[in-house]
Amino acid sequence: MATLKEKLYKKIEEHRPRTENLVKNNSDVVVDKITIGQVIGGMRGVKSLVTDISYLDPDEGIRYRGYTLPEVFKKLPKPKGAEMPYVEGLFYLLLTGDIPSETEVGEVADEFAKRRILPRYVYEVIDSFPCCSHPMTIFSSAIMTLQRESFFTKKYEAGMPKSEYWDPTFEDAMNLLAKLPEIGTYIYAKLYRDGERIQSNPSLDMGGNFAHMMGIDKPYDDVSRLHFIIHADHESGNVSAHTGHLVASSLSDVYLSIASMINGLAGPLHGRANQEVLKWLQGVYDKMGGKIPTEEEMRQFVWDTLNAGHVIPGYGHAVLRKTDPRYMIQREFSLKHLNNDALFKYVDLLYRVVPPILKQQGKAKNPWPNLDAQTGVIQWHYGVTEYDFYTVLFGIGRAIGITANIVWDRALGYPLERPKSVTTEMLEQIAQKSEKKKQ
Ligand code: CMX
Repeated sequence: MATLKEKLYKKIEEHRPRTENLVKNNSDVVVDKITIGQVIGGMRGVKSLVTDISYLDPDEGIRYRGYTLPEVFKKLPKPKGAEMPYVEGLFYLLLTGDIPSETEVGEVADEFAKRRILPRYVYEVIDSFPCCSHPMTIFSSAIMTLQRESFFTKKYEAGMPKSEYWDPTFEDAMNLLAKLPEIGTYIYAKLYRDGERIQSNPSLDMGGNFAHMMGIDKPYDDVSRLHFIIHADHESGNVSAHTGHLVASSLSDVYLSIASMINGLAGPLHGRANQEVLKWLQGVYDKMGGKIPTEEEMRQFVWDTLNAGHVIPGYGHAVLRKTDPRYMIQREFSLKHLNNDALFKYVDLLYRVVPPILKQQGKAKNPWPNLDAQTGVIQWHYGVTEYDFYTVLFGIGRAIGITANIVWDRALGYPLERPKSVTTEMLEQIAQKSEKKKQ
């Protein structure tokens, strides 16, 4: 059997001529036009990035390597007795485009187990953080601390040729992914469990081991697998994926790039929305004294939030125009496992109440829920009530997709990213010219 790395090498060799051909023979072909609205409006919808790892259709949602999420959950191998597949299998799929066999998944799981141990200095850095630091700040810094281990940087300094960049990048990706659950759970232990750490169990898969280190019984292992898989990738233009790619494009290594993407993920309009959802729900819960609000009461809470000039966290999306399938998969899990949970009842009620209100308000282009509307409630149900921590969980999952992307960025020799900026005056001149043409 070919190892993951051997298979990846073969896939890279097959793919390189396709990219070379596009660059050599089709560089002038127009892909998209760009309007002033897009230039000022955060480049929404401009087709200017390339990735084969995942594709986001506005109506259908995410596909990983061509597979919808329900297909991914059906096709990937599962640990014995588990409801959810191996996270390791997803990494294999994202890297190679192939659904792995049990043996191939086992190989990745063994590699992660071998590479999981954290150097002592990472614990010391986490320990030294001042009180009240946000877990995402600690997470990003812990990853940065590991940068001294980068194989890519060592080989680059030794004069490695460009064609080999992907190889130590792959090694860095494997090493970092293996360590992220250890870092995340230690931050959790440090902040919320008086530093009482549960040692990892190398015989468990990534999701199982994460649940074990969090000290939470089944089915939290399946919750972790589900969570890491649905958060892994969302094509290349979202803040975290784009940041990871952008920073890597300067040949910063995986550690520098992933710490940067974590910083982008930490914002409330992106990954931190899952924390904001729980905070918002808790506010409603407290005002209601734990009672389930009526639809009318819930509508009033939503309008109060909008009228105060705030967004409804967990709703809306820059690309999606339908309910996020990542929301639906978590909803299905919740209907099965959390049906009597009070907070889930709130979430369920919101699903009925919020979209018509956002439509009536007429601002949000997408009134439907995104994945963050569900994530925190599942964590809360299984005892992870410290909602500051939720974006760290998102970050562990997202690193799987972004490292896969960075390995391919290196394999295909994507260049330094460097779009061009213009001044407001230049845009005004372009607008005036366009007006004159119309007259
Ligand atoms: N509640 C209230 N207003 C909303 C809204 C929401 N959930 N979603 C969008 N709007 C508003 C925007 O704030 C914007 O208002 P202004 O014109 O006053 O600035 C208007 O509707 C148009 O926005 P849009 O084009 O529909 O959405 P964007 O592409 O600009 O932003 C997003 C997308 C996700 C940032 C936005 O929908 C939002 O703020 N949602 C709440 C936060 C959230 O859930 N983020 C997580 C997204 C998923 C993830 O990345 O993790």
